[in-house]
Amino acid sequence: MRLKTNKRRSLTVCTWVVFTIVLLGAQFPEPAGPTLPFMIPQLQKAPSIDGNLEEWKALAFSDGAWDLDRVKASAWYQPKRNRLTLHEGEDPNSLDLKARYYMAWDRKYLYLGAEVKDNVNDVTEAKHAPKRWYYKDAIAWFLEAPLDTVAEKFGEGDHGFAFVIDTTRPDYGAWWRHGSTATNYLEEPLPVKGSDYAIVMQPTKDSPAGYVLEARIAWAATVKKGSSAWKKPKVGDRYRLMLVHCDPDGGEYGGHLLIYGQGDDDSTWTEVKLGPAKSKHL
Ligand SMILES: [Ca+2]
Ligand SMILES: [Ca+2]
Ligand SMILES: [Ca+2]
Repeated sequence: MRLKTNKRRSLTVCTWVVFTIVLLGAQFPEPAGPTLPFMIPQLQKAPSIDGNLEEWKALAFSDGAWDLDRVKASAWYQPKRNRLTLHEGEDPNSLDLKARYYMAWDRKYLYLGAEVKDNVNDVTEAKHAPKRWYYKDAIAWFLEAPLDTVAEKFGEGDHGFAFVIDTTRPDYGAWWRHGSTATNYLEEPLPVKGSDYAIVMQPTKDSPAGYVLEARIAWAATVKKGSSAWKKPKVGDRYRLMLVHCDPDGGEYGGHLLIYGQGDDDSTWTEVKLGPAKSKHL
């Protein structure tokens, strides 16, 4: 008899547990970002930088397609800063910008990739200056290496690696914004030694200005110089990350998505870890 009562009681408890889980699930939908801190996998074989991500994208970190709607559901969304340009007569329901981003690393390089759908390629502007990648179609990865507890804006250990989507590859096409112990916002072309990038335009009917970007950043020529605390990369190292995807399409500054952070303040960037290699069988 007591056994039966206990059974009934545990069934009731189970029902309540399931009910509570369902209720919580309804109140707290899936987060818009990855489970934190997320891992950037190591590559065991270096890819060639040719604008084709097929040889490494399944082995890299990626958390699916990002567009303005997904950013709006994220913790770092700010209506004034995250927006895209809507031109007169442009169908608000047509594709403006959608992208998947990829990251991986090995002992010599940080690897970056993006597969992008875009309606207009825009890499010119009236007030052009080499450092103004943020007024053109461009993707920038902001990285703090290693992570620290000081809130800084492009100070020691902070790097922005920006790629303008201009297939003529001008001198400013790959840009490096960074800092040192003494100076913030150092601006210069990405040092060529070891680093490389490739852009392949991939126009389709719904994405006339679509493209693939593939890049590698040489640790030794860039990140190594940013902070005396940086050591050769190994599994478990903790960095911070943010992505800025600029898409003015002929409009003013601000046509961009900010992902994993809220701007130049590196304390808003998301913690990431260098992880081991992913299994090829996954
Ligand atoms: Ca490749
Ligand atoms: Ca666009
Ligand atoms: Ca564009």
